[in-house]
Amino acid sequence: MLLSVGYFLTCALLLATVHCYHEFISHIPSGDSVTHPCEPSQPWHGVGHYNPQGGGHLNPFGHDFQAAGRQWTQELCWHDSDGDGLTNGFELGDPYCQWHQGLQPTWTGNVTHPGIHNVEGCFPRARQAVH
Ligand SMILES: [Ca+2]
Repeated sequence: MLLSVGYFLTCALLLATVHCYHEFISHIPSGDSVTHPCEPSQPWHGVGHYNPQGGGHLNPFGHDFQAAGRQWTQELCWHDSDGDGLTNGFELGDPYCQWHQGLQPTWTGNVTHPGIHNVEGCFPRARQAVH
C-alpha cells in the first residue's frame, strides 16, 4: 500500500512537471523545436534547464526567463543568455523580437539552444582552454 502511494505521488509530480514544461514551451518562440546542441536529433524539452528532460538546475536562459516573469519579453529576446554571440531571439527563430504567444516565429527549423553555448556546450574543455 505504501509503495502504491509513493508511486502515485511520483507520477503526479512527474505529470505536473511535464505539464509545466509544456506550458512554458508555449511562452517562447520555437519552444518545442529546441534540440540538444551536440545531438540535433534529440529534443531538449526543458529549455531553461541543464537537464534536457527538465528539472534540476537552471541554465543561463532559464535564469533570464525566470527573471523576465516566465514571459518572452523584448529584453529577454535581445539578450544573449549563453554568451555565444547570438541573441535568444535569433536562436529561437525570432530575430527581430516580434513574436507573441500564439504566432508563428520567423523560422522554426534550425533553431539553436539559447541556454547552452552551441560550441562550448559540446566541448567543455575548449571553454576551459579559452578562459
Ligand atoms: Ca546565445
